[in-house]
Formats: sequence, C-alpha cells, structure tokens
Amino acid sequence: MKNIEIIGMPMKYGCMVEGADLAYDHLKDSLEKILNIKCNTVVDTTYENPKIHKNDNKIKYLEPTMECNKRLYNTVCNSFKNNKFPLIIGGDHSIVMASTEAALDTHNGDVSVIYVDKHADIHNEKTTPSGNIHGMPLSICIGRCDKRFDIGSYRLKPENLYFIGLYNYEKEEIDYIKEANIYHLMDNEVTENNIDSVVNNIKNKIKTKYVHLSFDLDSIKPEDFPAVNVAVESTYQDDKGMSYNTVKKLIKKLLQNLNVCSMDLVEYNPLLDTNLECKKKMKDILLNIKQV
Ligand SMILES: [Mn+2]
Repeated sequence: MKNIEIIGMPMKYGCMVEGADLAYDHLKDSLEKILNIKCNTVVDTTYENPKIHKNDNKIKYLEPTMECNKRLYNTVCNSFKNNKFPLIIGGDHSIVMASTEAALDTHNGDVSVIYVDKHADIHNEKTTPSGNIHGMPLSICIGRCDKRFDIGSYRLKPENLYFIGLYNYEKEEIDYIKEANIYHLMDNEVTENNIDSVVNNIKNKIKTKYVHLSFDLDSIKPEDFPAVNVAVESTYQDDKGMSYNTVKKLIKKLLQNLNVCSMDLVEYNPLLDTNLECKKKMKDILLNIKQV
C-alpha cells in the first residue's frame, strides 16, 4: 500500500465506553515502525461541556458526535486532495460516517463500502434501542436519518454496500437490509478456505470505481480478539464471529483485489488488552496492509 496517511481519530462519543479513544495513542509507535511513516495527523475530538442528552432524550451525544465527525470529514477530504490513502484509526465506529462521506464527495459518489463487522450499524434515530450513534452511521451515509445527522453531500447507495461477517443485529436492521436487497455475508459464510471465492464474488458485483473498506475488529471471534469496544456482557456470548486467521487473510485479499481508496480500523480497546495479545495481532494485520 503506497502513500498511506494515518489519521488518528480518538473518538468515543458514538459509544460511551472508556477505551477505544485511546487506540491511536496506543498504536502510534507500532504504526510508525511497521509502516515506516510519521504519524502526525490527529483529529481534535475535544468538545466543551458535552451533553449526553440535549433536546432529544433518545440520541446520545448528538452534538459532539456530529461536530467531531465533521472535523474528521475535512481531514479525510484533505488527505484525498494530497493523493494519500487515508487509514483512519478509531475510535468507535460512528467515524465511518465521516470517512465514507469524504470518499463519496471526493469521488462524486462513485464509491462502494465494504463493511467487515459483526454489527449492521444501520439503525436510524427512530429504531435505535441504545441511542448510541455508533449503531447508526450507515443509515446516516445512506440518508435514512433526519437532517440533524447531515454530513457530506453524496449519499451511499444501498446497492453499493457489502456486509461481511454479520451476526449481531436487531430486527429493524435485518428487515431493512433484506428489503433494500443489501449484500450481506454472515460470519459462518466466510472461512479460511473460501476467501478467494468470497472476494471474487464481491469483485464481480462491485459497480463503482472506488471502495472504502471499514474494518471493525469485533468481526473477529471474541476468543481470538477480546479487546474490542462492545458492551462487556455481550462480548463472550457464543462462539460466533470469523476466526482471526480468516479475517487477516480476508483484509489482505480485499486490499489486493479491489480498488480500495481508504480504510478504517475501529473499536480496538487497549484497556481490555491485558496481555497485549490483540496488539500483536493488530501489528500482523498492519504488516499485511503494508505488503499489499
Ligand atoms: Mn461492530
């Protein structure tokens, strides 16, 4: 991967769990060493006197989430202008609204999104059970949320969205995914042995020139990668999710075979990485990214 610009996005307003906002700081040295670049782009995510609920009792941290994401949007647009490949280190997954919108606006809407995540993140302000915006960013990009969530100009077409590794979603989300005929592969539909056909199949379906790859580490099965920013009680429920080896290969194959213009790496929580096992695995994934 050439011309990578690391963009730190220490974001937590999309899901108030302590930790994911520390990921960039925690990984910075490794990123610089592995990718052999200097990391000096960090989005300012400070917000004076953030209110959990202002005028809406349902949505949490609306103003700080949108304000910080607009700052990221501008940073990613600049990165594209400088002919860079922005690699955004989150933070919670609300940040995909900014990275996707920046990619769409830079490329006149000619962008598909590959969403490697166990969650669908496609609630809107009416269906969200938690009020956390990190469960809503794809609806924001598609334009299924009201104007308080406006960011960027071009909207993501549902036909250009691809889910990989899905297994944790609410009924309203999967109903919409099916109704809008959005491509989705469940976690058990992707294994180490079928990655080539998975990637080829998606490659044949893609209709846009560019692809934004959004990678949530919680797509890896919890026993292989426990240090992610989901509610702790739901972390260990089942033996669900794709294996670490599967995901590592998958990310590499996607980068090798598709015209990926930008990427997010989100929801790593260093506070839960007690023996630094997950950090080691992240370094391996980054090495893979470098080699493409
Ligand atoms: Mn997720």
